[in-house]
Amino acid sequence: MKRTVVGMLALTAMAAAMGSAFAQETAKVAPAMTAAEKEQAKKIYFERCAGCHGVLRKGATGKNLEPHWSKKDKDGNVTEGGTLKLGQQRLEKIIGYGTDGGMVNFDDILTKEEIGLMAKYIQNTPDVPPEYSFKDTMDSWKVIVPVDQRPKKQMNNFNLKNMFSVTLRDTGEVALIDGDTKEIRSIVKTGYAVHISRLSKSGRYVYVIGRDGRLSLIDLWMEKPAVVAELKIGFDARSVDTSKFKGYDDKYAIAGSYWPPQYVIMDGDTLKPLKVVSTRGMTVDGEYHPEPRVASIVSSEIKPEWVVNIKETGQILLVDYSDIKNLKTTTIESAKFLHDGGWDASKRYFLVAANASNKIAAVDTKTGKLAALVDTAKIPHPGRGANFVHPKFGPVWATGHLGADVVTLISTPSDNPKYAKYKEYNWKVVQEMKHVPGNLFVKTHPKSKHFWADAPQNPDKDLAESVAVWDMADLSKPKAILNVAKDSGLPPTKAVKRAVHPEYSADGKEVWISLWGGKTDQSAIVVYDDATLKVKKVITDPKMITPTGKFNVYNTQHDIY
Ligand code: DHE
Repeated sequence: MKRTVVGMLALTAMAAAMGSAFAQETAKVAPAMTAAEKEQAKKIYFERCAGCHGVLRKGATGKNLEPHWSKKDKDGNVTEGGTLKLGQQRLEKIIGYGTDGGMVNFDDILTKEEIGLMAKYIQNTPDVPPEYSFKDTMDSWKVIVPVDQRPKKQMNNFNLKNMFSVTLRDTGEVALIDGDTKEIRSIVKTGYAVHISRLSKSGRYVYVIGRDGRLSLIDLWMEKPAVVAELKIGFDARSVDTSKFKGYDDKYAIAGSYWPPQYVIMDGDTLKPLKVVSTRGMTVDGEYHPEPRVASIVSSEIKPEWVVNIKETGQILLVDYSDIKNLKTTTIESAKFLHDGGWDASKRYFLVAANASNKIAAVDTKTGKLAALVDTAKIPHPGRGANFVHPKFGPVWATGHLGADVVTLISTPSDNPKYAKYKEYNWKVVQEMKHVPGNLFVKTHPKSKHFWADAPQNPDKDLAESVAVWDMADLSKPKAILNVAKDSGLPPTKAVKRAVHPEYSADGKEVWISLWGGKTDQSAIVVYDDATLKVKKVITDPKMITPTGKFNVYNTQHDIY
């Protein structure tokens, strides 16, 4: 017995030294790593892999990456194995070149050595990161400008309604860009790989969440808008929203954490933490999950409630914030791997992608029940989706897909008698508009006749740099394809400049598209005239590094999409 263990250790050491995949696969023992290698790999894993595969590597949008995991068919035969079974060479190939299953290639992001390191790392048992208590949250809280020292009225002359909060992903900043003049009014330091911005009910405060869990509160009334409070809500986060029910204007905020799996409720104008709630528990299949991450959060306008979508469990929580000490939560079963979503036109139903289940779940926030679970094409990714009145099927909500070449239109109910005749279509997929895979965001506006969709994750450079535009009055007309990279007039680069996230101006007349280049490339925002589809303005600046999401104050405040 002793000899076997010694033998295996010797084999592992030899395998690590020689980088021999064969030896590792035979030994089925994780490759040895030095402490420094582990630290480096841990950082890369957090920055590049955890979002899709989870910190504990149990899988969500991405596959399970545990060393000893296996998938069996109904007869008990193993059909898929964990990372140890896949082994070093196969893992290096998958990480480098990606897969048909949706894994992107990392050979243009990571070096050959880093890819080798990551292949080794994921054959080792996952590290369990520390927890983060209410006290930790409280200790991280900083009020930079107390409420009584803030302006009593707007101190600048910007048209705040048409201000855009723009994510500068790789610098951990947001740029506040004046939608009327297209000038950058302020660049504000926020969390690492900053993700999204949301608005308070009044439109005065912008809440920005970084992937490192740092939540920043920006006061738009200041002469130069700046951060007035900060809170670290966890180690890894993606979502934030505010209280939007009448009487709770700017009163509370809520932010969701990926790790630890929990959400934090805080005061809206100071970010003082009030409550931390864990989301660990059972999946819709009845299995315990140790890492059910908080995905999208949205605020209801018809009840004092947030819709909190829990990714791994597939449970949708309606969190009633009218009594935070005695918190009431309705738990609605839907489908696993909830991600992003948005309201239907009536703002009664919230539609959320259960992306790795290829479904859209619709919650009726009036009755507090699941309204529908709609099967769709592969990996729906709506962003917040887009609402319009289809010429044949009435009110529809649209989602694009990361994994399929269509935009799906789902019929949504309406109380308006003029749409009563479309009732028979409700919650059915009424049309799939031909697009290309790799779409992330779709968008339209109640005042627009156009429907926009990007494709930044498409492997084809031209497609990733372009957007498609449909005429909603006649969807059979060929869609316009706008090559945003070419339209920007920026010099061509070998690296892809991804055209991502269409966002309308407050009046619905312009569409802003980010051109997301590499960290050292010049990026831009290209502004199109929505009526003519002609370029109106290209916003570039050396400080405009890796722009991605753009959040128009008025549209975000009122959930217009
Ligand atoms: Fe996002 C929304 C999670 C990668 C840009 N993204 C969301 C939401 C979630 C999420 C849960 C919904 C928030 C809400 O409404 O409360 N995003 C994740 C990930 O887990 C993922 C896949 C991987 C990761 O490691 O983070 C990921 N997201 C990205 C990007 O790489 C994008 C394209 C560029 C970037 O800036 O990071 C990106 N995500 C966005 C944007 C939104 C978003 C712009 C908001 C859309 C909107 O219109 O509201």
